[in-house]
Amino acid sequence: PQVIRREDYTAPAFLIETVELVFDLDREATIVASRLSLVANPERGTGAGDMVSLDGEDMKLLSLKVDGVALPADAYEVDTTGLRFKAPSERFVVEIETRISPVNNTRLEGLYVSQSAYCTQCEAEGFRRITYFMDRPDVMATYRVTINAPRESCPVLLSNGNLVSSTDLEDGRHQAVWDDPFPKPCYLFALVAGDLACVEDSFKTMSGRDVALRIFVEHGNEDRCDYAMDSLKRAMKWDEDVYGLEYDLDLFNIVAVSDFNMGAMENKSLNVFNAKYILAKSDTATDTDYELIESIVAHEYFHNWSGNRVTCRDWFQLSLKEGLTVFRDQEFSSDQRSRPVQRINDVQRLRAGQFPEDGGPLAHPVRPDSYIEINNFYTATVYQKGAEVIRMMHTLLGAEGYRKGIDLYFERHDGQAVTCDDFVRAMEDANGVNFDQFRLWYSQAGTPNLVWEGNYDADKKVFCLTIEQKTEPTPGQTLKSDLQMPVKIGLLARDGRELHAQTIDLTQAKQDFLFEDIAEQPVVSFNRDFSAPVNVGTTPSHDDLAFLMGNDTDAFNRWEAGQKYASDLLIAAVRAYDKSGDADAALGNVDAFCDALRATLTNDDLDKAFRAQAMILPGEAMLAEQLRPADPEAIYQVRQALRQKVAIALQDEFEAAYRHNASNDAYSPDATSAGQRALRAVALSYLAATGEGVFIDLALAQYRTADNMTDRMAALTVLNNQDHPGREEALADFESRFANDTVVIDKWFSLQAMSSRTDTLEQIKKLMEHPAFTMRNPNKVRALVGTFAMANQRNFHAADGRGYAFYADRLMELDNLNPQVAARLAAPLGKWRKFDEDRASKMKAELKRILAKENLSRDLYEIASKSIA
Ligand code: DPP
Ligand code: ZN
Repeated sequence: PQVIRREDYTAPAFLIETVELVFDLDREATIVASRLSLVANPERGTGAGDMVSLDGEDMKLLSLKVDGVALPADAYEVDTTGLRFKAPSERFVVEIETRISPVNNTRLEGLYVSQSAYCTQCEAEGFRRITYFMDRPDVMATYRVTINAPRESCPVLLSNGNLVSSTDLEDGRHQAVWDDPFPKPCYLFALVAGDLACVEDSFKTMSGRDVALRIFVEHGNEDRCDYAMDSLKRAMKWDEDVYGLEYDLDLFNIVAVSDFNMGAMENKSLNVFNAKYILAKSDTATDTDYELIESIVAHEYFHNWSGNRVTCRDWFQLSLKEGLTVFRDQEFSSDQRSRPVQRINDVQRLRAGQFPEDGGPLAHPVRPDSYIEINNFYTATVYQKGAEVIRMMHTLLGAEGYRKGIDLYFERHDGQAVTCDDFVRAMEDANGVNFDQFRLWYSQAGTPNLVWEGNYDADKKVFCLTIEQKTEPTPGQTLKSDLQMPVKIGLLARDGRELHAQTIDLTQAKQDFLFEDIAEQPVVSFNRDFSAPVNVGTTPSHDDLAFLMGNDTDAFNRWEAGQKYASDLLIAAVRAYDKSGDADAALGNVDAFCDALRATLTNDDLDKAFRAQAMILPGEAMLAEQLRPADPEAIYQVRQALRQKVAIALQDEFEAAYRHNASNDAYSPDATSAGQRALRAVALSYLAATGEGVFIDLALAQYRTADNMTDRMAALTVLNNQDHPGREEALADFESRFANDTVVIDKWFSLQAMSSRTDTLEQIKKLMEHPAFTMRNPNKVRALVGTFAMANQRNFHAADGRGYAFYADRLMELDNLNPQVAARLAAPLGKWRKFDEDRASKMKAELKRILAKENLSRDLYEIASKSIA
C-alpha cells in the first residue's frame, strides 16, 4: 500500500466553489447527482488541459458531463480510486451521477443505514464513497443539498445549514432542500433521513439571536435527551464567556445513531452522535456516562469554530482541530465540575492510552509525517497529547496571553484551511514570544523522561533543583532534541506551609534552578497539575510521599503522590513475587501506606470525588508499563493482595464511608452527588476485597435495591469478579431488564469481558451467540471483544495464548466488515515487547497470521505491520 507523506503536500490543482447534491434515497440503490463548479487554482497556475482528478470508491458512475456535455468514454478515466479528465478551461461545471448502496455499507463510512435511518460519516475520507470529489480538507465549498425520500419511512430529512424548502412529491415521496452558507470541506457534509423523534429547545446567543436546538433520536428515547440538551446549552454559553465565540446559524441539530465508528462527528450544524454519548436517564446511565455526554456534546459543539470555521489544510494537521478542541472540552468540564478531579481523569486517560502508544511501535508525532490510512491516526497522541501541547502554551502564556493568541488565530484564519504551525505563529505574534523550540512538541514523538534532584544549603538558605530531560528513540526517530516545557513546582515546609511555588521554563538537557531564602530543607512537589506531559523518574522517599499525600497544596500532586507510593510498593512486590509466589509476603508491611490512605479517606475537607479517586490503586496495565518483562498474573495477584491489605486495615473507615454516603434523595447527575456515589462505590469495592461474605451479600443487596444505574453498576462490578450465586442472579436480572436496550446492554457485555475470573474467555465466546450481539455494530464489538484486550490484562495475556488467538480471529472477521474499527482495536497485540519471550512469540505469531490474511485492508495492514516491526 502507498505511503502518504506530509512533505509531499501540494495545493489542489482546481478549487470547487459550489456543490449541489441531489439524493434519491433508496436502501439498495441510492442515486446521487452532483453539480460542481470548478475553477483553476491561481496558486498552482493551472488551466485548460490540466488533469482534474476526483476521488471515488465503491460506487457506480452513471453519467459524467462537463459544461453540460456528456464526456465520451475516451475522454475520461475511472477506476477503483477515482475519476480523471482534462479541464476544458479555467472555469467549468461538472455534473456526475453515481449509484451507491447504503444498506450494504458495513464500513459505516459514507452513506449507510443505522437501524431504520440513513446517515453519513465523511471524516476523514468518507465523502468519496458518496460521489466523485476532491476529497481533501483544503477544498472548501458551499453546499446546497436536495433529499428525496419516501415520506412514510423518512419523515425527517436533514442536512447542513438552513432548510430552504420542504415539498411533497408524487408516489408518497417528499423533498427537502438544505443550504449551508458557510464554505466547508466535504468531510463536514452530513445527511440524515429516517423516522426519528425530536426533542427541541432554544438558546439565545450573546448578540441576541435565537438558535433552535434539536436532538433527534429513535422513538421512545425522547426522555433520555435532557442532559445532552442541557450540556449543549452550557457549552454554547461557555464558549461565549471564555473564548468570545458565538454560534453562527439559526439551527443546531444533533442526531443519535446506534451504529457509529467513532464517538461523534462535528458536521456543520448537524452533529451525528454515537447514541451512547447522547442518551441518558438515571436508571440507564452512570455518572461516568453523564460526564462523557457532557464533554462530547461540548467537544463537537466547540468544533464549530475550532475545526469548522477554521479547518485543517491536510490530515497531517489533524491535531490543529482535535488537540485544541480536546483542550477546550477538558477546560469546559473543569469549569462545570471539580477541576482537580477532571485533571486527574484526563491524566489517567493520557497515561493509559497515549504513553503506551508513544513508547511502542505505533509512536508518532502529534503532527505525523506519514500514513498509509488516515483513519489510523485518530489517536491518543493526536488528541490527548495534542491537548497537552495546547495546555502547555496556555501555561507558558497565561490565560490572557493565550486568549490574545486565540483571538488572533480566528481573526487571521476564519474561513481557511490551515496548519499547526499557523496556530503556533498566532500565539507567538500575539504575545511577542518565540516558540521555535516549543514547536518540537509537534514533530518529535516519545514521552520525555524527567529526573530531578534537590540540594539544600542550610547555611545560605539556598535550594538548588537540578532537572534533566531525555526522550528515548521512537520508530523512525532516533535522535531527540531537548524540549521546552513549563514545570510547576512547589517547595513545602515540614509543617505543610508552602515556602515557594513557581512555574519553571525548562529548555535544556540539564538545568539548575536556584531558590533563595528557603528557610528549611523543603519537600519538593514536582510537576504540579501535570503541567508538562512527561514521565518523572525520581521517586521521593515513602515518608515524603506520605507527607505530600496529606499536605500538598496542589490537589493533583496529592493524588499523584499516592499513585507513586502505591506503584513503588507494587512494583517491588511483583519482583519479589516472581521469586516466592507469595503475594502477601512479597508486599511485606504496608501499614504506613494504609495510614496515609486513611488520612485521605477521612479528610472531610477534601472533595468526595477526589477521595474516591485517591483510593484507587494504579491499574494492572499501568503497572505492566513499568515492568520489563511484565508478568500479568503476578501483577494481578500482587495488586489484589494490596487491595485486601488496605481493605482490612481500613475496614471501619470504609464501612463508615459506605453508611454515611447513602442518599435518600432522587438521583441527580451533578458533580457533588456523583462524588458521593463514587466514594460509596469505592468503599463497597474495598469491603468486598476483605474477602468476607457479608460484603458480597451487601453488594447483592445494593444491586437489588438500586434506583439508579450508577449504584447498580457499582454493585454488579463487585459481584462480577466473585464466585457467588449472587453474581448469576444479578447478571440475569440485568439481562432481562435491558436485553432490548441496545445502549445499556453493552454495559453487560463489557462487564463480563472485564471479569478477572478464569472462565472469562469461555463466557465471551458464549456471549457472542447472544441475540443482542453482532459483529456489525461497533459498540457491541468494542464492548465485548475490545474490552477483553484493552481492560482484562490477566485473561487476555493468559499464558496459553488462547486470548491472543481468539482476538486475532475476531480482528480478521471484523476486517471484512469494518476495517476502520478492526484497525483501531488491533494495538493490544503490538505490546509484545513488554512481555516475556513466550507471550511475545505467541503475540507475534498472531500478528503474522493477520498479515497473511487474504484481502487484508490497508487499515489493519498498517497497524499489524508496524506492530510487528
Ligand atoms: N468526530 C471526531 C471528533 O470530534 C472526529 N472529528 O473528534
Ligand atoms: Zn474532535
